[in-house]
This record gives sequence, structure tokens and C-alpha cells, in this order.
Amino acid sequence: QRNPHWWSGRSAFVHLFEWKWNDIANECENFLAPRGYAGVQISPPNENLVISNRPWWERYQPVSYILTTRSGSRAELANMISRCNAVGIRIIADVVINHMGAANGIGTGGSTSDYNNLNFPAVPYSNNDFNPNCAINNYNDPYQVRNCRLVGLPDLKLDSAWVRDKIVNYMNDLISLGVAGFRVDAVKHMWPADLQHIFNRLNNLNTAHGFPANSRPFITQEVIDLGGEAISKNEYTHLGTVTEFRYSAEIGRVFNGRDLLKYLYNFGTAWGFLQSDYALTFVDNHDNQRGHGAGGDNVLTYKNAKRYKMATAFHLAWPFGIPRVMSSFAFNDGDQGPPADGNGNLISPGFNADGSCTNGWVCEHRWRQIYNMIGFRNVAGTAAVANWWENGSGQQIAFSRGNRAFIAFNQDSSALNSNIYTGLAAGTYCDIASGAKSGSSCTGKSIVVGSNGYAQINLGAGETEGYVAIHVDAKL
Ligand code: ARE
Ligand code: CA
Repeated sequence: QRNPHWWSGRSAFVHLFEWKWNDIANECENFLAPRGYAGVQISPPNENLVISNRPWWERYQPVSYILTTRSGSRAELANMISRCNAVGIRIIADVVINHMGAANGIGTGGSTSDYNNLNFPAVPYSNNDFNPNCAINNYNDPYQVRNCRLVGLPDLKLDSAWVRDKIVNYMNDLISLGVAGFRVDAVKHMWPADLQHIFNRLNNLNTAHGFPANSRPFITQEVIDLGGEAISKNEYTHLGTVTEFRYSAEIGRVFNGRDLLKYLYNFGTAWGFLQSDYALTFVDNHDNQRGHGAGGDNVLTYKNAKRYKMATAFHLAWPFGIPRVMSSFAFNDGDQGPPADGNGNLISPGFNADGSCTNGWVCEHRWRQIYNMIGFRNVAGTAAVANWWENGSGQQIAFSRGNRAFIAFNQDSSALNSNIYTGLAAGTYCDIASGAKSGSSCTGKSIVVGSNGYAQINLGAGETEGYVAIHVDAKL
């Protein structure tokens, strides 16, 4: 099902990777709702294997469907979902249903992971709930990709009634707590028919959380398809949306300066992407920002801040797909887990006076150049792209969203100094990249649109921001 059930006037969500439930609840109320975000993707809420040094990826090794993790308890999860829904922030839960943990040990809820005997008593799953042991070596063999072990993770027998019941019960439990839908992990490794069976048995969303009667859960399926493999993203579009990894790789390639901005004029299906309403789009995700998953060195992250902000501004200004913003913790190596104390308890983000995060949290979603573009997308609404402009070199572009909003980018080695048609009504507007509107003045640049709709746009190659953007709500 492809409707994410956003509140009207909202259009993009954020992945609060590894955040605690209590912190997410506060963030919904204090920041996300006021800034116009539509939802949050949360880390897997079910019990996972405790792995030494606490890598982030331990959360992708389930031990049970008990809702106890480093992010918090079942009660805290339920409370967070209620508080977020109350302010119009929808919760999308990451669910790991293809496999279980790959080591003997204890889960975050204290349950046993007896991997050697494939015994997970807190579900319970036992030996005959898993596919025979084999490894995925050949991504061109769909049988192997779906029935063997992804990086050694014991592969659940999703065609068994028992396993299906356990997964359906788990997902319905989350629906009862008020989630709007699911990011389903490792979908390439599950047969579409098995998923169809599971998704069809999901309950309607909980009306006590403001969902209209008969609302079906939103589904976004993680399928990495850059082409060239036996399994295609198109095998899953009848079940819901699919993560469009090509979007991430291509937007990163262009804003790394490896291609011309002018080619973005038709950024969408012409680039091999899924149809807009089937595509979950992102600049980076929790895997490819650290070299896991796919996308290679084209992927832009917070570590390359100016280019990352430009790519994100384009992502949010351009009406394509269901956009997701990544919110990270700082890392140096690809296995490093989130900020935690000596006992492994997660450390909450703190906040500076300017709203940015401390304690090891990057919080891209709190960067002005990013959250102001959430506002831009909401203000632009359904207005179509218009007034496309490009310079001779192809590394300076601009466009409007009807008569609602206008944005210009400079990736050239020289300044942008041009008189450009904006499509907007005459007046003085505040640039939302360099600042914001504050009462009757701008804290950053201001841009004057003349009575003919043209504005003089100046954007030096070496400026801190690589774009300027204005919209009707940022007019003085
Ligand atoms: C960890 C260790 C492994 C160890 C394993 C079991 O890193 O060395 O063998 O545990 O002990 C995440 C991490 C993994 C981690 C796993 C479990 O990324 O490193 O393994 O958690 O803790 C494929 C899948 C795709 C998957 C990516 C990562 O198709 O579904 O690999 N992405 C999701 C999540 C990940 C998560 C998992 C799945 C597992 O987003 O965060 O893994 O739950 C080509 C193919 C892709 C393939 C890609 C990489 O591009 O087209 O299909 O992606 O290569 O192999
Ligand atoms: Ca499988």
C-alpha cells in the first residue's frame, strides 16, 4: 500500500536512526511538527541480539518480537507513537522479518538466541522454521537470494504457516500501537508471494490514532536494484513502494560534480527510476552512508556538507517520489554504533542554542538548509515545476514550483550573477538557505522579485551555501 497517511500539507519524513523513543517523542513535539515534517522512520523496535562493542547493525539481528531495545521499552514506544501521532507525525517502523540473529547470545530483552540449534524460544522459532543452510553468493540466482542466508543470517521459512503467523502478529501489534506503516528490511530476500500473504493479513490502522477507518498500512520495501541482477524492484511494486537506490546514486553523482546540473531537468523515470508514487527517495541511507549496501563513492553524506545540502535541497524541491531525510550519528568506521555510555545505554542528543545537536548526533534534519526545504516542499504543494533555467556551462540551474516557490543552484567554478524569471509575485523574499524570514526582515540574504517576475540572483562559487531558495511564506 503506497499512501503514507501524512497529515495534509506535509510531504517528507526523517529517519531518526538509532534514536531513543523518549527522544523521538520530544522531537515530534518540539521540532518535527513545527517544522512541517510528516513522519519518522524508527530503528527496528523488536528485541535484537546484543553484540560486543554494540555495532549499529546488531539491530538487524532479531531474537524475538518483544518490544525491548536500546531505544526503549514497549511502554515508551507506545507513548512515543501516541505523542507523535497527536502532533501529526506518523511513525514508520523498520521491520526485520527475513531472518534472525547469527550468533549464540542474549537479546536486548534478555531472551536467548541459540543460533547453533536455531532455537529462539521467545518467539518461539525452532530448527524447522528456517530454510536449509546455504549462503548467498550469486545475486543472479533468485532462488538462492530468497532462500539462503544473507550474510550468514538464519533465513526464515516464510512459506510456513507458523512463521507467517508470528510475523503477522508482530506487525499487527505495532499497528495496534499506532504506527502508520513499515519499512520492510531485506525484501529482495523474500518471495513476493510470501510478502503478499503477510501484508494482506495486516489489520487496518488504528483509528484511535486519527487514521480514517479502513486505512491500510503504508509499505516501503528495501530492494537494492541498481540494475544488472536477476531480481527487479518491479517485482514488488504491487505490494507497496520500493526504496529507489538509483535515485541516491544518481543525485550523489550529479552533486559530486561528476555530471552537469542541467541534466536534472527530467530527474525521474527518464533516469530509470520507478514511477514517482512507487519510489521512496533519499540522498543517503543508514547503509550506503557508511559503505554498506549499494551506491559506492557517489553517495553524499553529512561529511560533505555543502554538496549534501545542495543535493538535499534539490531532493526536497523536486516533486518526485516520497522523500526521506537521513538523520545520523557521527561515525568514523562503518561498524561503530550510536553514542552510548560505558554500559551500552544510548546517550540522548543535546541541543545547542542554534538548535543543532550535540553528544555525537549529527541531526541533519535540524540543519537550516534542510529543514527550511521541508517547508519549501510543503509550501510548493502540488505546483508543477516551471521556468526551468540553466546557464551555458550547465552547472547553474534554477526553477520554480508554479508561482509558489523558486530555487537556484550553483555548482560552477564561477559565480552565478543572472537576472532570472522566478514565476513569483513582485516583492522582497528571504532566502531560506542563508537564513529565514524573521518578522519584517531576513536573517540571511533577501531577493527582490520585480513587477515583471524577474530577480537578480547572485551566488558566488565559494559561498557557504550552494543554493538560494524563496517561497510565498518567506515574503516580507
Ligand atoms: C553483520 C556483519 C556481517 C555478518 C553478519 C552476520 O557485518 O559480517 O556476516 O552480521 O553475523 C546490516 C549490516 C550488515 C550486518 C547485518 C546484520 O549492513 O553488515 O551483518 O546488518 O547485523 C544486501 C541486501 C540488503 C541489505 C544490504 C546490507 O540485499 O537487504 O545487503 N540491507 C538491509 C539493511 C542492513 C542490514 C540488513 C539488510 C540485514 O538495510 O542494514 O544489514 O538485516 C549489492 C546487492 C544488494 C546487497 C549489496 C550488499 O548491491 O544488489 O542486494 O544488499 O550488494 O551486499
Ligand atoms: Ca529469505
